[in-house]
Amino acid sequence: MEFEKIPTVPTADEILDRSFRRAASKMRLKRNKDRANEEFVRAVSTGIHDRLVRIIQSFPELDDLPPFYRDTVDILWGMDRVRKALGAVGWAARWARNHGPGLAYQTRKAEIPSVIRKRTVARLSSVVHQIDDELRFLNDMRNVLRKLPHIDDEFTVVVAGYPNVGKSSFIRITSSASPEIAAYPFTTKGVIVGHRYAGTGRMQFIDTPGLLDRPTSERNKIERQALTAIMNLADVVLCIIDPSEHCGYPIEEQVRLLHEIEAMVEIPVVPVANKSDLLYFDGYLNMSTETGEGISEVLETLIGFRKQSEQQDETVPC
Ligand SMILES: Nc1nc2c(ncn2[C@@H]2O[C@H](COP(=O)(O)OP(=O)(O)OP(=O)(O)O)[C@@H](O)[C@H]2O)c(=O)[nH]1
Ligand SMILES: [Mg+2]
Repeated sequence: MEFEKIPTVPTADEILDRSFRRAASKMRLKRNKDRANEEFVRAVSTGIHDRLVRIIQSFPELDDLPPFYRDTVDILWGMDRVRKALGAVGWAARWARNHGPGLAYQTRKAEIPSVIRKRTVARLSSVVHQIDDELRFLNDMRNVLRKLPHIDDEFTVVVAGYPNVGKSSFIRITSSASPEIAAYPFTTKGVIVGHRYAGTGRMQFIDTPGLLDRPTSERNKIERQALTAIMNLADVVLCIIDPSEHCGYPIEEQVRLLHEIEAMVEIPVVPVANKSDLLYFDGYLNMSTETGEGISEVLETLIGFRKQSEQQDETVPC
């Protein structure tokens, strides 16, 4: 994903510092002192403008992002917040571009150009300092964005279910991903991707944070990331339940969530009862990520769905 290419967003002081240094070296080249002051102001405003424009351009167009990434940005920060930050940087860039030439002219015409130079540079600095919070926000966002997993365009199994049921344990033993596993809910806080060669080809597995059976409006940011993965990335959803209730949640609630997911998507949803070493659950595929029992049957089922989807792709007319 292009997020990896977003460079660090500098703070207001860093932008000013770099712009001043470049302007100072240009100023030194001028023999005429008054012209040198004018040139300094011009170079500072141009430097600020160009740096701010580069920051905006380094972020991908929000509306062009694939749905999963767009949703993720919206869940984590809110589109309006991100637009506000980019808008503020744009405002400061325009300010520098629109006022820079006038300030440079004022400096040239001044009786004591060096005094006016300091005053105009202070005005430019104050504009850049006004957006310091927004620059820091964009840098924090950039640091999270570049760690978002790369999602390949291939057959994808999204593993979902209540917290603590064994989703990450399943992903860990069946794919290349090594998510954290722990005996407490919401261990997984974001989406994690792994791959596996199974049957005749590759499969992408996506581990998701735990979901509770409750209205969307009450769901937290962590749960909403699971939902967007289910809605936007899955070819099949593997919904894990824990009938032993060692996860800490009643099986009735877990089954209600399973039905909710089934109603939410038009793709196959495969229910699997995990922790069969503790309790076997009649009427479901059973597995234990602890003992390995039933894992190959689950994988066979997933491979079956991949074959179906490949056959469908072949029959779709171009
Ligand atoms: N007995 C038994 N314990 C299991 C099994 N699978 C997972 N566990 C345990 O269940 C706990 C939760 O496992 P995770 O894989 O972290 O569960 P998760 O669904 O990813 O949890 P969240 O990320 O919090 O949503 C851990 O203590 C695991 O060791 C199993 O088949 N049998
Ligand atoms: Mg997990």
